[in-house]
Amino acid sequence: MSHTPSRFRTIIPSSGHTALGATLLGGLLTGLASAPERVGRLLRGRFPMVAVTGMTGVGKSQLVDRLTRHASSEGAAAVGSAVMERRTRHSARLHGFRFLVVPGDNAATRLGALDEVFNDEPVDGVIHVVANGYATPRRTAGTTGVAAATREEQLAAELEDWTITSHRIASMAVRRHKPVWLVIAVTKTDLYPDYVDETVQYYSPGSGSPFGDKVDALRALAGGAKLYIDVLPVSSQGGDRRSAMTAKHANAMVDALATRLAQLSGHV
Ligand SMILES: Nc1nc2c(ncn2[C@@H]2O[C@H](COP(=O)(O)OP(=O)(O)O)[C@@H](O)[C@H]2O)c(=O)[nH]1
Ligand SMILES: [Mg+2]
Repeated sequence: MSHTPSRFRTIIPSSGHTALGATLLGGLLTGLASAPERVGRLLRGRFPMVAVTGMTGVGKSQLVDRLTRHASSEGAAAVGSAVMERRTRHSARLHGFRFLVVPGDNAATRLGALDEVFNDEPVDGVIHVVANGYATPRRTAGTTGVAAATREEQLAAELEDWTITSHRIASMAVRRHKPVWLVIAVTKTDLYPDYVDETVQYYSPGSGSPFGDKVDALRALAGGAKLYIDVLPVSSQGGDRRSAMTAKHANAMVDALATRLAQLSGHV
């Protein structure tokens, strides 16, 4: 069907109104954009959005529970997750965060969830959680028996997981106008308290380790100006009788991570 000139004439007046509306809206949006970040956030009613990635069993849920001051639920319900977990950290003034925990359980749901956080939802930053090969092995649904994996296998799995996730982060960063940040959270340090520095080094850019090389590759792809990268040790546990780490030490690391998130998000 072709548009006749008369049809166009009837359309023009109404699109004229639309154009006027769009101009007003445009002015409002321009005003919003030039207002301080915090005011914009208030008007949009949103906290910075943080994607939390990492393979199953590394400790994503528990870390986010700590950051949002949720009581962690142990047991069957807490083991693995097939759906995106959403948690909000409420803080004084507007210094809160929204966390989207990407399920790590099976490839199909995971890739879909990675798409969701890196394409559909505008995340401001990413916490990628690693555990120095101490991820808790999970049984595949429907099987019985205790799952077992060596630390070497778990480290290899972390590296493979990081390969996939870092590509997603790179493609998100290149499409963004504003910089995004990445914190590599090296968790479960209560399990290797004497090797924290070496472990942080292993996960750091410029370290020459297999993981560090992939962080370097990500930086090269994304461009240094568009992606800030931090590597921080943390522990979601500590203080109980068998723990090699005091509760105070573990709390201090979680607090340091929260402080860094606030700095990276422009809260402070
Ligand atoms: N020792 C120790 N165990 C942890 C820590 N964080 C999580 N875990 C345990 O590791 C397992 C997996 O944690 P979870 O948060 O469910 O991992 P997710 O699959 O990445 O969400 C659980 O049994 C947790 O209790 C930690 O910092 N130290
Ligand atoms: Mg989980």
